[in-house]
Amino acid sequence: MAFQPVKYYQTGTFTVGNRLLPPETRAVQANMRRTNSLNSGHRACQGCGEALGARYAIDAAMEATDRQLVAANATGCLEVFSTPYPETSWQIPWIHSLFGNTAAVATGIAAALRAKNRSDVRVIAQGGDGGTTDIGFGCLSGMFERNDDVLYICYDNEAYMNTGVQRSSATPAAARTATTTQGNAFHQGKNLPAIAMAHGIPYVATATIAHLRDLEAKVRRAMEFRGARYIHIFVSCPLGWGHAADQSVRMARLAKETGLFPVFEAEHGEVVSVAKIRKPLPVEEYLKPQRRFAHLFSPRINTDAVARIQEMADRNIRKYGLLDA
Ligand SMILES: Cc1ncc(C[n+]2csc(CCOP(=O)(O)OP(=O)(O)O)c2C)c(N)n1
Ligand code: SF4
Repeated sequence: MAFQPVKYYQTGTFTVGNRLLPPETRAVQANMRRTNSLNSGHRACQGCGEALGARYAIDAAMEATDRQLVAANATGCLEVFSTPYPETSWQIPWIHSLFGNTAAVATGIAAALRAKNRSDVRVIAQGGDGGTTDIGFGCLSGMFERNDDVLYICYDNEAYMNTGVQRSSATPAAARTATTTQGNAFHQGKNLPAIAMAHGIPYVATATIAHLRDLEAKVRRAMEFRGARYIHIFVSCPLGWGHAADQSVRMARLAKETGLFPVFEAEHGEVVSVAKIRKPLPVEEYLKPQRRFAHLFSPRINTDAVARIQEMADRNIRKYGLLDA
């Protein structure tokens, strides 16, 4: 069908369908020629945010690279549910690394491609928050520091989900896991996007599975750079967080709208854009639907802990300027 410009729709809102947008502004997923890089038939739980995030991110990367893409994948849910031997859901060249060395394996692939003068083929490394913020942290920091030509994507579901919901260094304060019965202690935590920025690498971004066009745009932007790039995607996990499977996207939206997960882009260590909060919400709205926070509300509300979580959200709002003046 020939493209016809839209006259009466507000394209900045959610009201317009993809078919009414100019082709260059349509979602990758709206393209019938999308690659379906992570194909159907995998074994993720119903409502898995990691599966959703990976599908959008890798399809966007495939489009941006004209399908010249190789991915290295850390051990974790994404690897396990997509590749039960001898099957695979991946429609791209894909290698399973060890749990902790994905960044190093991707660096090796990038070096091999350089030796072969194949600058057209691009490299992605991906893993969960455990593989990224804990066990793979040294390899990742090395990749950043050498400015290796790799895009690293962390799918942050805030715990080690694949082995039964153990705490990682990205688990938020007060969240109950299999290894933290009353929730984590309040602490400064390990903020990987900020740590990536501190390396001064060309591009760092955060995104969520509630804002998939934004995620696609950030993957596309990342592919415009050479050198080390990092995208941190907030992905809900119904099984580990204890919310209904159909609430995954809502949980991610609430994380952003409360200020608990700031969505921004940074280039060479400087924040260059932030996604403003449309309608600021109290953190209770995000916490209450999740069983991992149930101990904060029952048998009675822990006002101190909830206030401290609200403080964290308010601090993000101030630090990143998430509200319009
Ligand atoms: C060296 C090593 N230690 C432990 C494991 C067991 N293991 C496999 S997956 C996993 C958890 C992965 O958690 P994360 O990286 O957060 O990804 P998720 O499953 O949450 O997506 C662990 C501990 C392993 N495979 N290798
Ligand atoms: S445990 Fe969580 S991250 Fe793993 S497949 Fe299930 S929903 Fe996805």
